[in-house]
Amino acid sequence: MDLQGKKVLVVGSGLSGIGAVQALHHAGAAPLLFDENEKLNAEEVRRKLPSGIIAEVVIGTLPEEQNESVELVVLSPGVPTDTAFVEGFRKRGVKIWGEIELAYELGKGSVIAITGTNGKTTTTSLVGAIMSAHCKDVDVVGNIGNPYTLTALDSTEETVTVAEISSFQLETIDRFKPQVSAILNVTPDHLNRHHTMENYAAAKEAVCRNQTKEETCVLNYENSYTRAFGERCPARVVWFSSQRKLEDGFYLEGDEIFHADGGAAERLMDIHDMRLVGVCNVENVMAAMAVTTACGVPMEKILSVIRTFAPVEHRIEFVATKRGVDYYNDSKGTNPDAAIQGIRAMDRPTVLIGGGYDKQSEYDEWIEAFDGKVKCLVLIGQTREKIAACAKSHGLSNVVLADTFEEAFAVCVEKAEPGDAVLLSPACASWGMFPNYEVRGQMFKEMVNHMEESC
Ligand code: UMA
Repeated sequence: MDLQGKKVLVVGSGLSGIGAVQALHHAGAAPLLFDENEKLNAEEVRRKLPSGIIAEVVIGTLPEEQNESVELVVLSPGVPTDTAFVEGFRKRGVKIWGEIELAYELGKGSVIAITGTNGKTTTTSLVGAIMSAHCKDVDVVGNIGNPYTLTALDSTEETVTVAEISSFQLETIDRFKPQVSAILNVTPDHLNRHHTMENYAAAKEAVCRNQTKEETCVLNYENSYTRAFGERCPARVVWFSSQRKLEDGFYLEGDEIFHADGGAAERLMDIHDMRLVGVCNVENVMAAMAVTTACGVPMEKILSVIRTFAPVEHRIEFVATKRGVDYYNDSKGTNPDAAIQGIRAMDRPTVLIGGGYDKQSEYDEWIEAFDGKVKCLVLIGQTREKIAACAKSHGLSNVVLADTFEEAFAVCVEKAEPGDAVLLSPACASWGMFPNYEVRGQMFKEMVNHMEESC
């Protein structure tokens, strides 16, 4: 689409919207930045744009006359796509893109797209590190917190874009076509936005909607959704499995990762030779191996990056030992499935902080995964009563409700004894108490680091 002179409505003035406005300005369009949050101030929003970027800013309600002249809408990922506001544009035949589609249309080079409920950030970072060891020009973008629009305009045919893509972002793609995609797993999350698991899975599957057998899609053989999707996936499928030997694909057997091709298996590495821990991370590593192999990176280079790659911040991250207690930050455990990986990684009595924003998740499987290790569950946020009731129904009696994050932390300090672990792995998004999970994790780490060594 030729954007020159086009009036483009960008909805949302967060990271994504600010990136989209900049790209649109450089592409010669006339962006109109709109945010529905009436508490925002137009001047402050304008100040988020670098100098020289021209955009009209509207806060609160979009006047009818502005609305009528819009020729393209770019939605931020946090903006639902099924509201009357968005539907109005769709009915008039106005294209609705997300920031990913906009960046893809403006960018050059090849694209690797990684999605899935959990493991996206670790896998994207690892793939980015491997590709950077192999190619000169690599951009790591997307849901990871670096808007794709900020790098797209500077990309060339040589650029490799490694994008972490969320289900929200996949709802608004159109021609987006990665050379290599990966769907790591699909488990319940964001059901308040997608309403059903089928809608949520369909959003994830959209990552390969425009792929053909010329392109590759990496899928998890051990997840029921991705395994079923393999049957109808339009791309060439490469499987990985943490539970069985495969004839073709990457798999874990004992403590070793293998690659099989037509039944002939080659041993690649021992999982103790890498710094990432836990089965979830072994899956992420195998997915990264499959993705980068499909991009033509030699295995020796892939393995040397994996051996030194450090865990991503906020994902089962060891913070410090204070008064004999190990503190772990798993703020990225924003849904029950991710939090299951968090508690599974603990090997001792644990005081666990859970709860937060209500995404209409069910918590039974998470609580069942406690496996007798959680000596006290400290709950915060909108979901605390719902989780407390669920914990009670599973026979967990030591549950404390806290009004603030600071209070929850104080309870952990009081309950934990030398030899125990304290784990922040809330199974819920941070929204409502924090702007994002990074701030929640950062605050936890600061509280740990400010603790005295001894009582
Ligand atoms: N807004 C509206 N109308 C609405 C909803 C929101 O105007 O109906 C406005 C809000 O008032 C706010 C702005 O939109 O000012 C926020 O937009 P946003 O929620 O899309 O947030 P961004 O700051 O643009 O960040 C987004 C992603 N956020 C979400 O998907 C919720 C970031 O992912 C991503 O890093 C960033 O774009 C860059 O691509 C975060 C996330 O939580 C990490 N992702 C979810 C997850 O990982 O589970 C999907």
